[in-house]
Amino acid sequence: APLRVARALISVSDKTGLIDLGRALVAHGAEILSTGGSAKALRDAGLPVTEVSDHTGFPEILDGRVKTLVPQIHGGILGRRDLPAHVEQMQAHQISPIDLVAVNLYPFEATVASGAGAEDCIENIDIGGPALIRAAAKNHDDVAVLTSPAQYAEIIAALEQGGTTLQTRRALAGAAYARTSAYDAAISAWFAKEREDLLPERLTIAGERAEVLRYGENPHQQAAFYRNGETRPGVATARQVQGKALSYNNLNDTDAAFEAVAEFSEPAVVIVKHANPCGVATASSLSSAWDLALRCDPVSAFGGIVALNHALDEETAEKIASIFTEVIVAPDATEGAMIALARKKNLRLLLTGALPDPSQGGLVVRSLAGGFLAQTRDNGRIGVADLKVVTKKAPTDTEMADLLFAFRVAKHVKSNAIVYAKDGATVGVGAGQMSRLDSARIAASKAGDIAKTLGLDAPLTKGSVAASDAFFPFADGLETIVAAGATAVIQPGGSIRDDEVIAAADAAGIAMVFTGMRHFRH
Ligand code: 93A
Repeated sequence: APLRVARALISVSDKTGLIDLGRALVAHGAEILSTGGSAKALRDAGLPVTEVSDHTGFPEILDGRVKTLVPQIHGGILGRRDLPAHVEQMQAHQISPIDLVAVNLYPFEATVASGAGAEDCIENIDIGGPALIRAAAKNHDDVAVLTSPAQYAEIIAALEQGGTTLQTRRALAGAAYARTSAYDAAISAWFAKEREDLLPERLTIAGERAEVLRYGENPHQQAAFYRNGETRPGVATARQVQGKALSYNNLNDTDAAFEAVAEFSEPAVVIVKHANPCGVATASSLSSAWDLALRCDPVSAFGGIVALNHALDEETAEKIASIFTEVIVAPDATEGAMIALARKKNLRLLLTGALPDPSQGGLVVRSLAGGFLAQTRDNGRIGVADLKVVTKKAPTDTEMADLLFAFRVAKHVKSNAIVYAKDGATVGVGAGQMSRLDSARIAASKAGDIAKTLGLDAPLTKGSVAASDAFFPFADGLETIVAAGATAVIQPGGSIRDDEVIAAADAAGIAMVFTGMRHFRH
């Protein structure tokens, strides 16, 4: 049989839904105990409520730091109704049982996100709230615990049916500990950040489930999308303007595409398939950048994810919508662009409001059996000043611009990455091969195919430049690139055979620069 709620404790920072919950409890016949602000809100709505301080005979002290941390409250939550000794002790100490606890915590995460100072953040560390939540969750045999307004509707319905069921109380208890553990993780992450200690001895990854996804990478896998409170503009903070729900792969690819496009300040387009860019271009307008990005590999672009770094305009939107596209992500879109896309009901449009900062630090993690790997974000960015010309020939200014562009793209291509580029656009991308030589070959051979399709005299790699995400272990990779028609190469350098590779470049009469920085990505 459902358990009646005779007495409830409400102490909430986020007052959303509070009055509805209060009304349902009163209608159910429950007495409501509540702390200062919550009690006032309930009273203002005309609901009968007892202040916790009146109930306990002990005032809220220390600026509210001690409101509910008293035996009358914690005893009322933790006392077991099935143990005579507990019941006797509660009676002896005049402790009345509390059957439902609705608490949401001081907004620590939001305070940090707002850029508040240390004192403010610390004052927003809730102590009493988590204690109430953890106590109620422990005693879920007799107590229901609510930690979010999102849970109120279900409980209001249950109260109308006579009370809470054990099954519901167990589920709520589990959710309650997930909430308090995420809360403590956020606090611990804040302290770590204060010390600029990104990799503390214990690292808890926490997030709140934002969405249960249809499935994972494959239909037989379960998946969900979690937000961790970080405010970096991107897929997690974006507004979805239209289209179907995003899938696991959509989210992953959209993130990759948007992080890549944010590398550029001039209008840029990145098309991603299977987490790799299959076309990247910068131009004087998004529309031209789209044409160039698409030209790199129009076959792979089918069903792709498109990221743009400027507000999407109508002309570009029309062009993108004319081929099958899964997701478009941009900082913003014009009215005309949104109208143009509205016709494609399934096409997802995400607007982020801003671009992420590619040089921003922070942690990235990935799981493996028995644990996870954590590292700082690859926020390395090579500029002209970092480059060392190692060949007899130096790159021309045009080649130099393309080299930097290609290397920046290579950073976002899975290793081994070889990127051919010309006039601010990729003309060949070799990704994810176990041998660098194969990446160089694949990109060049695809460029050959595309030249045939487009009816060009020569592949676009002729007269291009090429970037390699890591050094060439042998000269053969470089020779492949030369054979494809590239006239300049950018790579980290640092191989024991650098001399051989430089000699091969000189023999071919091309220019080569070293970056001193590697961009592996797996
Ligand atoms: O300052 S506390 O850590 N000490 C407490 O004893 C306590 N009891 C409840 N914070 C405490 N709370 C929190 O107050 C709740 O978690 C809730 O977030 C907030 C509600 O305060 P009010 O009802 O005055 O708005």
